[in-house]
Amino acid sequence: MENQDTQEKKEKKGFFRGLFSKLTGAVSAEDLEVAELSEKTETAEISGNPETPVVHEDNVSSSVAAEPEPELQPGPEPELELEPEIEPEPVLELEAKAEPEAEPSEMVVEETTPKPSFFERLKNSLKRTKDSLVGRIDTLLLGKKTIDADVMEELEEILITSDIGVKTTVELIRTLEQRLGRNELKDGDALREALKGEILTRLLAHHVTLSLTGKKPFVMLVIGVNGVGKTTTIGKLASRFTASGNKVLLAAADTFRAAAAEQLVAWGTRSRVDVIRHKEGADPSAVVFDACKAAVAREVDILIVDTAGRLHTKVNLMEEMKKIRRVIDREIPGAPHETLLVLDAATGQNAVSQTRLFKEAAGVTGLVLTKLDGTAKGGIVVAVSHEFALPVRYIGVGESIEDLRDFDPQEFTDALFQA
Ligand SMILES: Nc1nc2c(ncn2[C@@H]2O[C@H](COP(=O)(O)OP(=O)(O)OP(=O)(O)O)[C@@H](O)[C@H]2O)c(=O)[nH]1
Ligand SMILES: [Mg+2]
Repeated sequence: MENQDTQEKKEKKGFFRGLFSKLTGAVSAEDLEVAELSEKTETAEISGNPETPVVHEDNVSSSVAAEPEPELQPGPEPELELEPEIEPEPVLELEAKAEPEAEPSEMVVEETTPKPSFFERLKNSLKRTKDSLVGRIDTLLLGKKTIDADVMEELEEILITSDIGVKTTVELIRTLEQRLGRNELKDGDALREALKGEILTRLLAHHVTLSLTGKKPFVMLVIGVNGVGKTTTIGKLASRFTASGNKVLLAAADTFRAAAAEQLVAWGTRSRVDVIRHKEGADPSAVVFDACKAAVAREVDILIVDTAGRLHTKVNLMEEMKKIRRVIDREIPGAPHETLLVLDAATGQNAVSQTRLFKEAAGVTGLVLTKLDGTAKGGIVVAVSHEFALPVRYIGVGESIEDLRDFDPQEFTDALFQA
């Protein structure tokens, strides 16, 4: 019995010793081979999977290469805009614009939600410009107890990158620095207020309300590069002039673009305004000649002439515009009484070169800045008005008929600077 027990104990001891030596690494040669083999297998598994990172890289690079970079460019080159091939589908454009009914969803909103005030709507339209310009200024000046050279340098950068323009920015900064030197600007709040005041002063300096009285017909020539919103602005103006009791006539002197006249007719129909038009490709001066004759004969109050979008750098197109002006002046001496240059605010600094060349070639007397609702580049309003000493007559803050507003410098700066 005792022997049997001793034997069992020995066997158990042998088993535990074997297990112990395995656990402590005292392994047999056979065991070592197995371990090496399995290590090798693991290594092979890791390094034997080279496709994974390569495929991944390929995926990355192909996905980068597939990024449609050009489409993401926000600022459309004017040259591209002027290409007839990228014109929007004329029929669709006509249909969209000829749609007189309000969106049903808008009507529901009107019933349930109080309509925001005129000023609130302007503020909402300028939100992106406000964020870009005043939002960054507020971040810079927040809690600033003193104003030093670094703050002024950063302010200068914000103004330039918000399309206030280099010339106007340099002038603004110089004026503010002089006021700082005179200890007029104690802190960030005072600087903010002073900047707002200086911008307002510059806008007011050239602000003259357009007077339509005393000239009959009052002739308005509307010019600008392609797609800036000339025809849309004319449609909105026709509506507001008619609503205020004027007899309006439109001239479709854009004979270049397919369906341009139809687009104007669609706007005219909405306001029950007649449109003088010729066939596509006709001489625009001939349209203007007929329109002037008709305006006098029909005793209209306001004649508005729509023209083809033209590149301000194309000499022959600018010559054509000069001819249109000569014809108008010959038929109605002293006319056009207003030459409105329409600028797309979203083009930012391009608007500066457009204004320069159109002003030289066409005697611009007033500006319209459109598409302020969709851009952060609204600072351009200040740049073009100040640099060229021209009044901004209207601003476009949306596509619908009520989205053209008289430009009011006080309201504009309030909308930008108000919290
Ligand atoms: N968001 C917005 N869109 C606008 C505004 N003004 C015009 N548009 C849009 O801009 C586009 C071009 O407008 P048009 O009036 O056809 O421009 P145009 O200058 O007559 O163009 P061309 O005759 O081709 O030179 C249209 O889709 C308009 O609805 C605006 O103030 N805000
Ligand atoms: Mg047009």
